Amino acid sequence: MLETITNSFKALFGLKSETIMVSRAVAVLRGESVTGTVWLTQPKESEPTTIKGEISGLSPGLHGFHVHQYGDSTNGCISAGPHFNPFGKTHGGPDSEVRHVGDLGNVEAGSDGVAKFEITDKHITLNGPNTVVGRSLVIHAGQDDLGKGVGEKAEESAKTGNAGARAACGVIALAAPAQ
Ligand SMILES: [Cu+2]
Ligand SMILES: [Zn+2]
Repeated sequence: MLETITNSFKALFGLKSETIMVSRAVAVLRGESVTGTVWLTQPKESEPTTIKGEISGLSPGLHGFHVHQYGDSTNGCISAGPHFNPFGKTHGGPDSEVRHVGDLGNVEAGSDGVAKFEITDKHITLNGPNTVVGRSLVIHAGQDDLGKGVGEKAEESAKTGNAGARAACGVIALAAPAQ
């Protein structure tokens, strides 16, 4: 109660609350043959988010990996909508100056079809108005060209990176704090 009042006063006077609302989230990815678990952690609101996971059932090689706009799977992974893009930018790679917030580039599966990865990203946040909690993580059948596609590939490259079909997806949800 007291904390609520304190935070209300802080909000009223434009002071930023130091209270972090979400520090840990998880997405369970499911597709026809692809499954995986991805943990997202953000120790402080001002710090980058770590995205650590393991996805199996993939073809060996690179696979586009993004946060998509909606946590909606009513029509499979298609209902997740486009890449999460709150600032109206064009598609890029994780290190591009211009990118969608959701652009995490590619993860690589080994000959066993398993991708194990740990990504640190400054654009993905679990807090504030542009939180990714409630949205979807999507792993694609093909490689993301990171917005560098040319010729007839250029138009789609600026939107999706030509990463192909959605192999699996899962909603980014609140996780219990780490033990
Ligand atoms: Cu995607
Ligand atoms: Zn994108």
